[in-house]
Amino acid sequence: MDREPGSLSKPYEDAVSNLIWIKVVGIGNANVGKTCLIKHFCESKFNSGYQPTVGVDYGFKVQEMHGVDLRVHLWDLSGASEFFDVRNELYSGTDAIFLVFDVTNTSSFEALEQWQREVQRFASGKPDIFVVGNKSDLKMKRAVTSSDGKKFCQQHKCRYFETSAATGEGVMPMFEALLQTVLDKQNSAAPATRKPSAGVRKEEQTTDIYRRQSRS
Ligand SMILES: Nc1nc2c(ncn2[C@@H]2O[C@H](COP(=O)(O)OP(=O)(O)O)[C@@H](O)[C@H]2O)c(=O)[nH]1
Ligand SMILES: [Mg+2]
Repeated sequence: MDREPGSLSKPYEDAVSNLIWIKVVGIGNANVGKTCLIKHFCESKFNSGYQPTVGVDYGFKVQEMHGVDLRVHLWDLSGASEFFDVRNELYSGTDAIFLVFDVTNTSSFEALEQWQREVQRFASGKPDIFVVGNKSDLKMKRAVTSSDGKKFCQQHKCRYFETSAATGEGVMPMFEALLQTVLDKQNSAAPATRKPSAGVRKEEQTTDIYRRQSRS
């Protein structure tokens, strides 16, 4: 499309109102790999040096799904208890949560229930929870089996994935399933509550989806 240098091809309000913003939050004990999973999804990178998240880590990616560009914001809320207040602020407006444990660390698996309770208590709008057994590459050190993970998810009615942020195995399928679920949920919402352009192809988007988020 022809346009003057420095000018937008369509009015700013239209351009902003057609964006689909998705907020994803990663939770789970410290050191399970939340930051590495976000880094892998956003930048296809892995860092083996551990830098504990202080309060919150953030990643952003434009992910295309079915011809729709999704603006995906990902937050890693620090697992440390002193950041409890920060985490609870950040749950607001969350579309989906990935709850991570480390398959080599039993206590990170045992903590899942406590994390679920935190979500139920503080996250409004009942975001879907995806449980992720990370570090699946460390086969010799494995302490939690796949069937333990699946059993937990059957009991708690959530989906189970295994990933390795180190090799990348399972990372994209997990995030794609999560984003698809968010889109499906928005599309099947009752018309009055529906976020209007969710899942609609870019050129068909006409309404003011996520205007609130795009301003914040
Ligand atoms: N082998 C292996 N190490 C991982 C994996 N994911 C993360 N790590 C390592 O685990 C440590 C903690 O990762 P980080 O993403 O910072 O954990 P967070 O505290 O949950 O955000 C780092 O040393 C990472 O290099 C993985 O899939 N496999
Ligand atoms: Mg972190």
